[in-house]
Amino acid sequence: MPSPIRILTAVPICDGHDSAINTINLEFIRHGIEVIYLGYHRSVGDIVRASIQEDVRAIGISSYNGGHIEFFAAVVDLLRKKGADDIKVFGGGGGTITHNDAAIMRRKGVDEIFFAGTSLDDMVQFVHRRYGKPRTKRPRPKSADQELAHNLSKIEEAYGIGNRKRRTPNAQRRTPKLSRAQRALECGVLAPLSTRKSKVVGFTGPGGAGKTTLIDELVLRFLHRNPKGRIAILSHDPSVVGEGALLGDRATMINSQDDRVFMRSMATRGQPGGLSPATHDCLALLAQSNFDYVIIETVGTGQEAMPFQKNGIVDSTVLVMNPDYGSRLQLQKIVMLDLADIVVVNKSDLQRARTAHTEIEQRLEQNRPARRSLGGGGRDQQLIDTVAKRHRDSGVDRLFELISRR
Ligand code: B12
Ligand SMILES: Nc1nc2c(ncn2[C@@H]2O[C@H](COP(=O)(O)OP(=O)(O)OP(=O)(O)O)[C@@H](O)[C@H]2O)c(=O)[nH]1
Ligand SMILES: [Mg+2]
Repeated sequence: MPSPIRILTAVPICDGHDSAINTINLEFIRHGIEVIYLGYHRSVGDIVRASIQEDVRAIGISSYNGGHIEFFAAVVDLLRKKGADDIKVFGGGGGTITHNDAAIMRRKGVDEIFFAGTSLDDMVQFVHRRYGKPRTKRPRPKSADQELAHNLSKIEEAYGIGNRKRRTPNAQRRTPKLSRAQRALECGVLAPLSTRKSKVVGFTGPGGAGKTTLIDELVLRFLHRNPKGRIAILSHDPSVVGEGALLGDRATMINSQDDRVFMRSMATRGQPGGLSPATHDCLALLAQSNFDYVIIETVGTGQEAMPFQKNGIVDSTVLVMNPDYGSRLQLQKIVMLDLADIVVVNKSDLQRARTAHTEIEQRLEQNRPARRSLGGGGRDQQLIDTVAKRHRDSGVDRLFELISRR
Protein backbone atom coordinates (compact mmCIF):
# COMPACT_ATOMS: atom_id res chain seq x y z
CA MET A 1 0.00 0.00 0.00
CA PRO A 2 1.52 3.38 -0.94
CA SER A 3 1.84 5.99 1.80
CA PRO A 4 -1.14 8.35 2.21
CA ILE A 5 -0.94 11.82 0.63
CA ARG A 6 0.21 14.39 3.21
CA ILE A 7 -1.00 17.96 2.86
CA LEU A 8 -0.82 20.98 5.14
CA THR A 9 -3.84 23.26 5.64
CA ALA A 10 -3.85 26.72 7.17
CA VAL A 11 -5.88 29.89 7.56
CA PRO A 12 -3.95 33.19 7.28
CA ILE A 13 -6.41 35.22 9.37
CA CYS A 14 -9.57 33.82 10.89
CA ASP A 15 -12.34 36.41 10.65
CA GLY A 16 -15.05 34.00 11.80
CA HIS A 17 -15.24 31.90 8.62
CA ASP A 18 -13.75 28.76 10.13
CA SER A 19 -16.36 26.18 9.24
CA ALA A 20 -14.94 25.86 5.68
CA ILE A 21 -11.50 24.65 6.75
CA ASN A 22 -12.98 22.31 9.36
CA THR A 23 -15.34 20.79 6.77
CA ILE A 24 -12.59 20.41 4.20
CA ASN A 25 -10.08 18.92 6.65
CA LEU A 26 -12.67 16.33 7.68
CA GLU A 27 -13.57 15.46 4.09
CA PHE A 28 -9.89 14.97 3.16
CA ILE A 29 -9.27 12.78 6.20
CA ARG A 30 -12.30 10.63 5.38
CA HIS A 31 -10.82 10.01 1.95
CA GLY A 32 -7.42 8.73 3.02
CA ILE A 33 -5.48 12.01 3.14
CA GLU A 34 -3.26 12.94 6.07
CA VAL A 35 -3.89 16.58 6.94
CA ILE A 36 -1.38 18.51 9.02
CA TYR A 37 -3.48 21.38 10.27
CA LEU A 38 -1.57 24.50 11.16
CA GLY A 39 -4.56 26.47 12.44
CA TYR A 40 -5.35 30.18 12.19
CA HIS A 41 -3.40 33.41 12.10
CA ARG A 42 -0.41 31.91 10.37
CA SER A 43 2.12 34.02 8.49
CA VAL A 44 3.64 33.13 5.12
CA GLY A 45 6.89 32.24 6.90
CA ASP A 46 5.14 29.91 9.38
CA ILE A 47 3.23 28.14 6.61
CA VAL A 48 6.29 27.63 4.40
CA ARG A 49 8.52 26.50 7.29
CA ALA A 50 5.91 23.97 8.43
CA SER A 51 5.34 22.66 4.89
CA ILE A 52 9.07 22.10 4.35
CA GLN A 53 9.57 20.37 7.71
CA GLU A 54 6.49 18.21 7.17
CA ASP A 55 7.54 17.63 3.54
CA VAL A 56 3.93 17.78 2.36
CA ARG A 57 2.78 17.45 -1.25
CA ALA A 58 0.77 20.65 -1.12
CA ILE A 59 -0.50 23.51 1.03
CA GLY A 60 -4.26 24.16 1.15
CA ILE A 61 -5.13 27.70 2.25
CA SER A 62 -8.58 28.90 3.27
CA SER A 63 -8.86 32.67 3.00
CA TYR A 64 -12.02 34.74 3.58
CA ASN A 65 -10.44 37.93 4.84
CA GLY A 66 -9.17 39.53 1.63
CA GLY A 67 -5.57 40.02 0.45
CA HIS A 68 -5.63 36.52 -1.06
CA ILE A 69 -3.84 37.47 -4.31
CA GLU A 70 -0.84 38.79 -2.39
CA PHE A 71 -0.88 36.13 0.35
CA PHE A 72 -1.05 33.06 -1.91
CA ALA A 73 1.60 34.57 -4.22
CA ALA A 74 3.90 35.25 -1.26
CA VAL A 75 3.63 31.58 -0.20
CA VAL A 76 4.50 30.42 -3.74
CA ASP A 77 7.44 32.86 -3.92
CA LEU A 78 8.88 31.84 -0.56
CA LEU A 79 8.62 28.15 -1.46
CA ARG A 80 10.57 28.91 -4.65
CA LYS A 81 13.18 30.90 -2.74
CA LYS A 82 13.64 27.99 -0.32
CA GLY A 83 14.02 25.50 -3.19
CA ALA A 84 10.76 23.82 -2.18
CA ASP A 85 8.60 24.53 -5.21
CA ASP A 86 7.71 20.86 -5.53
CA ILE A 87 5.29 21.73 -2.69
CA LYS A 88 2.19 23.06 -4.46
CA VAL A 89 -0.37 25.63 -3.33
CA PHE A 90 -4.17 25.47 -3.69
CA GLY A 91 -7.21 26.64 -1.75
CA GLY A 92 -10.39 28.64 -1.68
CA GLY A 93 -12.37 31.32 0.07
CA GLY A 94 -16.02 30.85 -0.83
CA GLY A 95 -17.49 33.95 -2.41
CA THR A 96 -14.55 36.17 -1.42
CA ILE A 97 -12.24 35.03 -4.24
CA THR A 98 -13.57 36.06 -7.66
CA HIS A 99 -12.86 34.25 -10.95
CA ASN A 100 -10.67 37.18 -12.04
CA ASP A 101 -8.67 36.99 -8.80
CA ALA A 102 -8.25 33.25 -9.28
CA ALA A 103 -6.92 33.73 -12.83
CA ILE A 104 -4.28 36.14 -11.51
CA MET A 105 -3.42 33.72 -8.68
CA ARG A 106 -2.95 30.83 -11.13
CA ARG A 107 -0.62 33.00 -13.22
CA LYS A 108 1.40 33.62 -10.08
CA GLY A 109 1.88 29.89 -9.56
CA VAL A 110 -1.14 28.76 -7.53
CA ASP A 111 -2.31 25.29 -8.68
CA GLU A 112 -6.06 25.67 -8.16
CA ILE A 113 -8.70 27.87 -6.49
CA PHE A 114 -12.09 26.38 -5.60
CA PHE A 115 -15.21 28.56 -5.61
CA ALA A 116 -18.48 28.49 -3.70
CA GLY A 117 -20.59 25.63 -5.05
CA THR A 118 -17.74 23.21 -5.81
CA SER A 119 -18.58 19.84 -4.31
CA LEU A 120 -16.34 18.46 -1.58
CA ASP A 121 -15.99 15.35 -3.69
CA ASP A 122 -14.50 17.37 -6.57
CA MET A 123 -11.86 18.77 -4.22
CA VAL A 124 -10.98 15.31 -2.87
CA GLN A 125 -10.68 13.99 -6.45
CA PHE A 126 -8.42 16.91 -7.31
CA VAL A 127 -6.07 16.17 -4.41
CA HIS A 128 -5.84 12.48 -5.29
CA ARG A 129 -5.34 13.18 -9.00
CA ARG A 130 -2.85 16.04 -8.68
CA TYR A 131 -0.87 15.03 -5.58
CA GLY A 132 -1.35 11.26 -5.44
CA LYS A 133 1.52 10.14 -7.67
CA PRO A 134 4.84 9.41 -5.98
CA ARG A 135 7.44 12.17 -6.29
CA THR A 136 10.23 10.65 -8.31
CA LYS A 137 12.88 13.30 -8.82
CA ARG A 138 13.16 15.61 -5.84
CA PRO A 139 14.97 18.96 -6.01
CA ARG A 140 18.36 18.97 -4.29
CA PRO A 141 17.73 20.20 -0.72
CA LYS A 142 18.79 23.79 -0.13
CA SER A 143 18.95 23.52 3.66
CA ALA A 144 19.74 20.94 6.34
CA ASP A 145 16.10 21.02 7.50
CA GLN A 146 14.87 20.31 3.99
CA GLU A 147 17.27 17.39 3.61
CA LEU A 148 16.18 16.03 6.97
CA ALA A 149 12.52 16.38 5.97
CA HIS A 150 13.13 14.48 2.70
CA ASN A 151 14.91 11.70 4.56
CA LEU A 152 12.11 11.38 7.12
CA SER A 153 9.70 10.97 4.19
CA LYS A 154 11.91 8.24 2.72
CA ILE A 155 11.77 6.37 6.01
CA GLU A 156 7.98 6.72 6.35
CA GLU A 157 7.48 5.71 2.73
CA ALA A 158 9.72 2.65 3.17
CA TYR A 159 7.23 1.45 5.78
CA GLY A 160 4.44 2.05 3.25
CA ILE A 161 6.27 -0.25 0.83
CA GLY A 162 6.67 -2.78 3.64
CA ASN A 163 2.92 -2.74 4.20
CA ARG A 164 2.34 -3.61 0.57
CA LYS A 165 4.61 -6.64 0.91
CA ARG A 166 2.72 -8.04 3.90
CA ARG A 167 -0.99 -8.70 3.50
CA THR A 168 -2.33 -9.77 6.87
CA PRO A 169 -5.72 -8.77 8.24
CA ASN A 170 -4.54 -7.94 11.74
CA ALA A 171 -3.48 -4.29 12.16
CA GLN A 172 -0.59 -5.06 14.52
CA ARG A 173 0.80 -7.76 12.25
CA ARG A 174 0.67 -5.36 9.33
CA THR A 175 3.65 -3.54 10.83
CA PRO A 176 6.39 -4.42 8.38
CA LYS A 177 9.24 -6.59 9.51
CA LEU A 178 11.93 -5.05 7.31
CA SER A 179 15.12 -5.15 9.32
CA ARG A 180 16.90 -1.96 10.26
CA ALA A 181 19.71 -2.90 7.90
CA GLN A 182 17.28 -3.35 5.00
CA ARG A 183 15.73 0.01 5.67
CA ALA A 184 19.08 1.68 6.04
CA LEU A 185 19.93 0.35 2.61
CA GLU A 186 16.63 1.58 1.21
CA CYS A 187 16.93 5.03 2.70
CA GLY A 188 20.66 5.40 3.13
CA VAL A 189 20.19 7.68 6.12
CA LEU A 190 20.11 5.66 9.30
CA ALA A 191 22.58 5.19 12.09
CA PRO A 192 21.77 3.24 15.27
CA LEU A 193 19.79 5.15 17.87
CA SER A 194 22.64 4.49 20.32
CA THR A 195 24.82 6.96 18.38
CA ARG A 196 22.45 9.81 19.21
CA LYS A 197 23.73 13.27 19.98
CA SER A 198 20.49 14.65 21.39
CA LYS A 199 18.65 14.05 24.64
CA VAL A 200 15.37 12.33 23.85
CA VAL A 201 12.36 13.08 26.06
CA GLY A 202 9.05 11.24 25.62
CA PHE A 203 5.71 12.83 26.52
CA THR A 204 2.68 10.63 26.87
CA GLY A 205 -0.71 10.72 28.59
CA PRO A 206 -4.43 10.75 27.89
CA GLY A 207 -5.91 12.68 24.97
CA GLY A 208 -6.34 16.38 25.73
CA ALA A 209 -4.30 16.33 28.98
CA GLY A 210 -2.23 19.24 27.65
CA LYS A 211 0.87 17.48 26.26
CA THR A 212 1.26 19.78 23.26
CA THR A 213 0.57 22.96 25.24
CA LEU A 214 3.16 21.88 27.79
CA ILE A 215 5.77 21.00 25.16
CA ASP A 216 5.22 24.40 23.53
CA GLU A 217 5.86 26.17 26.85
CA LEU A 218 8.99 24.08 27.46
CA VAL A 219 10.23 24.96 23.96
CA LEU A 220 9.82 28.66 24.79
CA ARG A 221 12.02 28.24 27.87
CA PHE A 222 14.56 26.23 25.91
CA LEU A 223 14.82 28.89 23.17
CA HIS A 224 15.37 31.62 25.78
CA ARG A 225 17.95 29.64 27.74
CA ASN A 226 19.91 28.49 24.65
CA PRO A 227 20.19 31.33 22.13
CA LYS A 228 21.78 29.02 19.55
CA GLY A 229 20.15 25.75 20.56
CA ARG A 230 17.86 23.70 18.35
CA ILE A 231 15.08 21.33 19.25
CA ALA A 232 13.08 18.73 17.32
CA ILE A 233 9.54 17.53 18.02
CA LEU A 234 8.10 14.27 16.70
CA SER A 235 4.39 14.39 17.24
CA HIS A 236 1.84 11.58 16.78
CA ASP A 237 -1.87 11.42 16.11
CA PRO A 238 -3.95 8.31 15.47
CA SER A 239 -4.89 6.72 12.14
CA VAL A 240 -5.95 3.36 10.75
CA VAL A 241 -3.93 1.65 7.99
CA GLY A 242 -4.70 3.15 4.60
CA GLU A 243 -6.88 5.91 6.03
CA GLY A 244 -6.37 9.60 6.60
CA ALA A 245 -5.57 11.44 9.81
CA LEU A 246 -5.84 14.86 11.34
CA LEU A 247 -2.37 15.72 12.56
CA GLY A 248 -3.40 18.64 14.69
CA ASP A 249 -0.68 19.32 17.26
CA ARG A 250 0.85 22.14 15.21
CA ALA A 251 -2.37 24.12 15.55
CA THR A 252 -1.78 24.35 19.33
CA MET A 253 1.87 25.36 18.97
CA ILE A 254 2.69 29.06 19.24
CA ASN A 255 6.30 29.26 20.44
CA SER A 256 7.37 26.30 18.36
CA GLN A 257 6.77 28.21 15.10
CA ASP A 258 10.45 29.12 15.03
CA ASP A 259 13.39 28.40 12.75
CA ARG A 260 15.18 26.76 15.67
CA VAL A 261 12.40 24.23 16.10
CA PHE A 262 11.98 21.33 13.68
CA MET A 263 8.62 19.67 14.05
CA ARG A 264 7.33 16.60 12.26
CA SER A 265 3.82 15.17 12.62
CA MET A 266 3.23 11.46 12.11
CA ALA A 267 0.10 9.34 11.88
CA THR A 268 0.21 5.98 13.65
CA ARG A 269 -0.93 4.22 10.45
CA GLY A 270 -2.59 1.36 12.28
CA GLN A 271 -0.02 0.67 14.97
CA PRO A 272 -1.53 0.52 18.46
CA GLY A 273 0.25 1.95 21.51
CA GLY A 274 0.71 5.61 20.66
CA LEU A 275 3.55 5.63 18.11
CA SER A 276 3.94 4.86 14.40
CA PRO A 277 5.75 1.89 12.79
CA ALA A 278 8.32 4.41 11.50
CA THR A 279 8.84 6.27 14.80
CA HIS A 280 11.95 4.43 15.91
CA ASP A 281 13.81 4.99 12.66
CA CYS A 282 12.65 8.60 12.30
CA LEU A 283 13.78 9.22 15.86
CA ALA A 284 17.16 7.62 15.13
CA LEU A 285 17.63 10.08 12.29
CA LEU A 286 16.51 13.12 14.32
CA ALA A 287 18.70 12.11 17.24
CA GLN A 288 21.82 12.19 15.05
CA SER A 289 20.91 15.51 13.42
CA ASN A 290 22.41 18.14 15.74
CA PHE A 291 19.42 18.93 17.94
CA ASP A 292 20.01 19.50 21.64
CA TYR A 293 16.72 17.79 22.42
CA VAL A 294 14.30 15.59 20.56
CA ILE A 295 10.82 15.54 22.08
CA ILE A 296 8.32 12.84 21.19
CA GLU A 297 4.61 13.30 21.84
CA THR A 298 2.52 10.14 21.64
CA VAL A 299 -1.09 9.85 20.65
CA GLY A 300 -3.47 10.38 23.59
CA THR A 301 -3.07 7.03 25.33
CA GLY A 302 -5.17 4.68 27.47
CA GLN A 303 -4.50 2.81 30.71
CA GLU A 304 -2.51 -0.02 29.13
CA ALA A 305 -0.11 2.05 27.02
CA MET A 306 3.68 1.74 27.46
CA PRO A 307 4.80 3.58 24.33
CA PHE A 308 8.45 4.02 25.21
CA GLN A 309 9.27 0.66 26.73
CA LYS A 310 10.47 -1.00 23.54
CA ASN A 311 14.12 -0.51 22.54
CA GLY A 312 14.77 2.19 25.15
CA ILE A 313 14.10 4.92 22.63
CA VAL A 314 13.90 7.78 25.13
CA ASP A 315 16.22 9.05 27.86
CA SER A 316 13.36 10.14 30.08
CA THR A 317 9.60 9.89 30.09
CA VAL A 318 7.03 12.44 31.17
CA LEU A 319 3.47 11.27 31.84
CA VAL A 320 1.02 14.18 31.57
CA MET A 321 -2.18 13.57 33.54
CA ASN A 322 -5.47 15.39 33.51
CA PRO A 323 -6.88 15.83 37.08
CA ASP A 324 -10.12 14.29 35.83
CA TYR A 325 -8.96 10.68 35.53
CA GLY A 326 -11.75 9.24 37.70
CA SER A 327 -10.90 7.84 41.14
CA ARG A 328 -8.02 6.08 42.95
CA LEU A 329 -9.13 2.83 41.33
CA GLN A 330 -8.33 4.20 37.86
CA LEU A 331 -4.88 5.19 39.06
CA GLN A 332 -4.13 1.56 39.96
CA LYS A 333 -4.67 0.62 36.32
CA ILE A 334 -2.50 3.20 34.55
CA VAL A 335 0.65 1.29 33.64
CA MET A 336 2.67 4.41 32.83
CA LEU A 337 2.39 5.50 36.46
CA ASP A 338 4.86 2.71 37.23
CA LEU A 339 7.23 3.63 34.44
CA ALA A 340 7.33 7.41 33.98
CA ASP A 341 10.31 9.36 35.31
CA ILE A 342 8.22 12.48 35.79
CA VAL A 343 4.48 12.62 36.36
CA VAL A 344 2.80 15.94 35.65
CA VAL A 345 -0.65 16.90 36.92
CA ASN A 346 -1.49 19.48 34.30
CA LYS A 347 -4.55 21.74 34.44
CA SER A 348 -3.90 22.35 38.12
CA ASP A 349 -6.10 25.39 37.76
CA LEU A 350 -9.05 22.96 37.73
CA GLN A 351 -10.95 22.17 40.90
CA ARG A 352 -9.94 18.53 41.31
CA ALA A 353 -6.21 19.17 40.92
CA ARG A 354 -5.38 19.14 44.66
CA THR A 355 -7.06 15.80 45.19
CA ALA A 356 -5.40 14.47 42.04
CA HIS A 357 -1.97 15.49 43.35
CA THR A 358 -2.51 13.72 46.68
CA GLU A 359 -3.90 10.57 45.10
CA ILE A 360 -1.14 10.33 42.50
CA GLU A 361 1.53 11.02 45.12
CA GLN A 362 0.23 8.08 47.19
CA ARG A 363 0.08 5.90 44.08
CA LEU A 364 3.71 6.67 43.22
CA GLU A 365 4.70 5.96 46.81
CA GLN A 366 3.08 2.52 46.60
CA ASN A 367 4.64 1.42 43.37
CA ARG A 368 8.31 1.80 44.22
CA PRO A 369 8.95 -1.95 44.59
CA ALA A 370 7.02 -2.64 41.37
CA ARG A 371 9.13 -0.07 39.58
CA ARG A 372 12.31 -1.75 40.76
CA SER A 373 11.17 -5.07 39.34
CA LEU A 374 10.30 -3.36 36.04
CA GLY A 375 13.87 -2.15 35.71
CA GLY A 376 13.28 1.31 37.16
CA GLY A 377 16.09 0.72 39.66
CA GLY A 378 14.05 2.26 42.45
CA ARG A 379 14.70 5.81 41.17
CA ASP A 380 12.47 8.47 42.60
CA GLN A 381 9.67 9.53 40.35
CA GLN A 382 8.98 13.24 40.39
CA LEU A 383 5.48 14.68 40.62
CA ILE A 384 4.87 18.23 39.38
CA ASP A 385 1.73 20.36 39.09
CA THR A 386 1.48 22.62 36.06
CA VAL A 387 -0.87 25.01 34.32
CA ALA A 388 0.49 24.73 30.80
CA LYS A 389 -1.99 27.17 29.34
CA ARG A 390 -0.76 29.92 31.69
CA HIS A 391 2.23 31.84 30.44
CA ARG A 392 5.23 31.80 32.85
CA ASP A 393 3.71 29.13 35.07
CA SER A 394 6.06 28.25 37.93
CA GLY A 395 5.21 24.54 37.67
CA VAL A 396 6.32 24.51 34.03
CA ASP A 397 9.51 26.31 35.12
CA ARG A 398 10.18 23.50 37.61
CA LEU A 399 9.50 20.85 34.98
CA PHE A 400 11.90 22.59 32.60
CA GLU A 401 14.67 22.62 35.22
CA LEU A 402 14.08 18.97 36.01
CA ILE A 403 14.28 17.91 32.37
CA SER A 404 17.36 20.10 31.79
CA ARG A 405 19.18 18.42 34.71
CA ARG A 406 18.43 14.84 33.64
C1 B12 B 1 -21.37 30.77 6.67
C2 B12 B 1 -20.92 32.19 6.40
C3 B12 B 1 -20.65 33.00 7.50
C4 B12 B 1 -20.67 32.48 8.91
C5 B12 B 1 -19.34 31.74 9.19
C6 B12 B 1 -19.51 30.59 10.18
C7 B12 B 1 -18.23 29.86 10.37
N1 B12 B 1 -18.02 29.44 11.61
O1 B12 B 1 -17.44 29.66 9.47
C8 B12 B 1 -20.80 33.81 9.72
C9 B12 B 1 -22.25 34.08 10.02
C10 B12 B 1 -19.99 33.87 11.03
C11 B12 B 1 -20.32 34.81 8.71
C12 B12 B 1 -19.93 36.08 9.06
C13 B12 B 1 -19.58 37.06 8.14
N2 B12 B 1 -19.61 36.95 6.80
CO1 B12 B 1 -19.89 35.30 5.86
N3 B12 B 1 -20.42 33.90 4.79
C14 B12 B 1 -20.79 32.68 5.07
C15 B12 B 1 -21.13 31.94 3.76
C16 B12 B 1 -22.65 31.96 3.61
C17 B12 B 1 -20.65 30.51 3.65
C18 B12 B 1 -19.17 30.31 3.99
C19 B12 B 1 -18.85 28.86 4.25
O2 B12 B 1 -18.21 28.50 5.25
N4 B12 B 1 -19.27 27.94 3.40
C20 B12 B 1 -18.91 26.52 3.45
C21 B12 B 1 -17.62 26.30 2.63
C22 B12 B 1 -17.22 24.82 2.69
O3 B12 B 1 -17.97 26.63 1.31
P1 B12 B 1 -17.48 27.95 0.58
O4 B12 B 1 -17.26 29.04 1.57
O5 B12 B 1 -18.40 28.20 -0.51
O6 B12 B 1 -16.02 27.53 0.01
C23 B12 B 1 -15.89 26.75 -1.16
C24 B12 B 1 -14.52 26.92 -1.76
O7 B12 B 1 -14.06 28.21 -1.73
C25 B12 B 1 -13.69 25.97 -1.03
N5 B12 B 1 -12.76 26.39 0.01
C26 B12 B 1 -12.88 27.26 1.01
N6 B12 B 1 -11.77 27.21 1.79
C27 B12 B 1 -10.95 26.28 1.27
C28 B12 B 1 -9.71 25.79 1.67
C29 B12 B 1 -9.11 24.75 0.97
C30 B12 B 1 -7.82 24.19 1.43
C31 B12 B 1 -9.75 24.23 -0.19
C32 B12 B 1 -9.13 23.14 -0.93
C33 B12 B 1 -10.98 24.74 -0.59
C34 B12 B 1 -11.56 25.73 0.14
O8 B12 B 1 -14.58 25.04 -0.40
C35 B12 B 1 -15.92 25.31 -0.74
C36 B12 B 1 -16.35 24.37 -1.82
O9 B12 B 1 -17.70 24.46 -2.09
C37 B12 B 1 -20.42 32.84 2.71
C38 B12 B 1 -20.96 32.76 1.31
C39 B12 B 1 -19.92 32.03 0.47
N7 B12 B 1 -20.28 30.97 -0.15
O10 B12 B 1 -18.76 32.38 0.42
C40 B12 B 1 -20.49 34.21 3.37
C41 B12 B 1 -19.44 35.26 3.03
C42 B12 B 1 -18.07 34.63 2.94
N8 B12 B 1 -19.50 36.14 4.20
C43 B12 B 1 -19.40 37.39 3.90
C44 B12 B 1 -19.43 38.45 4.86
C45 B12 B 1 -19.42 39.85 4.28
C46 B12 B 1 -19.48 38.19 6.24
C47 B12 B 1 -19.50 39.22 7.35
C48 B12 B 1 -18.51 40.40 7.17
C49 B12 B 1 -20.93 39.66 7.50
C50 B12 B 1 -21.13 40.86 8.41
N9 B12 B 1 -21.43 41.97 7.79
O11 B12 B 1 -20.97 40.72 9.62
C51 B12 B 1 -19.13 38.39 8.59
C52 B12 B 1 -17.59 38.40 8.81
C53 B12 B 1 -17.13 37.49 9.91
C54 B12 B 1 -16.84 38.23 11.16
N10 B12 B 1 -15.67 38.81 11.28
O12 B12 B 1 -17.68 38.25 12.03
C55 B12 B 1 -19.24 37.61 2.42
C56 B12 B 1 -17.82 37.99 2.01
C57 B12 B 1 -17.83 39.05 0.92
C58 B12 B 1 -16.46 39.35 0.39
N11 B12 B 1 -16.35 39.35 -0.91
O13 B12 B 1 -15.52 39.56 1.09
C59 B12 B 1 -19.76 36.25 1.84
C60 B12 B 1 -19.10 35.86 0.51
C61 B12 B 1 -21.29 36.42 1.65
C62 B12 B 1 -21.63 37.44 0.59
N12 B12 B 1 -21.88 37.03 -0.62
O14 B12 B 1 -21.70 38.60 0.88
N13 B12 B 1 -20.33 34.32 7.45
N1 LIG C 1 -7.65 24.56 32.07
C1 LIG C 1 -6.53 24.22 31.45
N2 LIG C 1 -6.58 23.87 30.16
C2 LIG C 1 -5.41 23.51 29.55
C3 LIG C 1 -4.17 23.51 30.24
N3 LIG C 1 -3.21 23.09 29.39
C4 LIG C 1 -3.82 22.84 28.22
N4 LIG C 1 -5.15 23.11 28.31
C5 LIG C 1 -6.17 22.99 27.26
O1 LIG C 1 -6.45 21.61 27.03
C6 LIG C 1 -6.77 21.39 25.65
C7 LIG C 1 -5.92 20.26 25.10
O2 LIG C 1 -4.56 20.66 25.10
P1 LIG C 1 -3.46 19.96 24.21
O3 LIG C 1 -2.16 20.55 24.58
O4 LIG C 1 -3.86 19.97 22.79
O5 LIG C 1 -3.59 18.47 24.77
P2 LIG C 1 -2.87 17.14 24.24
O6 LIG C 1 -2.64 16.28 25.41
O7 LIG C 1 -1.68 17.49 23.43
O8 LIG C 1 -4.03 16.54 23.31
P3 LIG C 1 -3.87 15.35 22.22
O9 LIG C 1 -2.63 15.60 21.43
O10 LIG C 1 -5.12 15.50 21.39
O11 LIG C 1 -3.84 14.08 23.00
C8 LIG C 1 -6.55 22.73 24.95
O12 LIG C 1 -7.78 23.35 24.79
C9 LIG C 1 -5.66 23.49 25.92
O13 LIG C 1 -5.83 24.89 25.84
C10 LIG C 1 -4.15 23.91 31.60
O14 LIG C 1 -3.14 23.94 32.27
N5 LIG C 1 -5.37 24.25 32.15
MG1 LIG D 1 -1.24 17.00 21.45
